[in-house]
Amino acid sequence: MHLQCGRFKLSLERPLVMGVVNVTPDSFSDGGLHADPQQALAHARRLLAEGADIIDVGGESTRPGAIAVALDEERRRVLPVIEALAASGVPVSVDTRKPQLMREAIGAGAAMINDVTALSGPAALEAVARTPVAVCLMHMQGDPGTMQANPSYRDVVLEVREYLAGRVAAAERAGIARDRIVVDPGFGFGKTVDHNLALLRSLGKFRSLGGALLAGLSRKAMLGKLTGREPLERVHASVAAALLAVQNGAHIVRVHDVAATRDALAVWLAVKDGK
Ligand code: 9MG
Repeated sequence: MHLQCGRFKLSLERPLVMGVVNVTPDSFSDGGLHADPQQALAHARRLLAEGADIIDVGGESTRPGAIAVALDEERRRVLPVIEALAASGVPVSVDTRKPQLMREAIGAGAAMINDVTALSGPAALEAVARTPVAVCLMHMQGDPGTMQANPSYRDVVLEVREYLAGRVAAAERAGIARDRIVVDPGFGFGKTVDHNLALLRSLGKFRSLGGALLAGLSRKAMLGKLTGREPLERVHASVAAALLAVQNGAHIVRVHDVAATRDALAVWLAVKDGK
């Protein structure tokens, strides 16, 4: 099994690590440490040296309560980073909700579009369908501005799964082949701690949607609630969460702490495969 990701064919036989690079001044998880494109690029190179398989570059924060960023500013933040990484042969994902930026990022060499609105916006599917890039379709209840106000579900696993099944079908109708599709339950996006825990326990049920399964729990508020720690102190909790996600079926983990996650996965793989 593999993920077709632009010009890259990534094997899913072993877990892939997606390193997070936020080119934003207001990210919850790294406090805007890499807000300048040059700093972001240096950070991406560090994550690659630590063993990241994919780099996810974002120029607009999606944390709860985040303020929207104009296209010009988002473009200024992410395009130089994408161009430089793609030119050095790295599979780059862009975290954006804007179809115009999706097109420009693909032109700059991006191999994956990571859209927290699952390409549900006007013209989003069209922006990517006739290209070779992979797409990550994520579930979110509400929008980043208000999503944590009062998340509610009758059955969170069933509802998130049904939503993603519908988005996979829409993507396939638009011409995006299954081997280009990644699904993601969207931990923390309109979910309480109990919702997130239920999704993590039942992650395996999302594998049958086809394509690859991604989980992003790194440094999230849920881990803060469980440990009482601030975002930069959530490394151990994040590694535990990534490991549980892989154990429960994730093919890709989206993380800030690549080296620590890689070490944990090396132990997990040795136990699992004897290698
Ligand atoms: C941008 N972003 C923040 N958290 C994320 C998550 O859990 N999954 C994906 N796909 N993107 C995320």
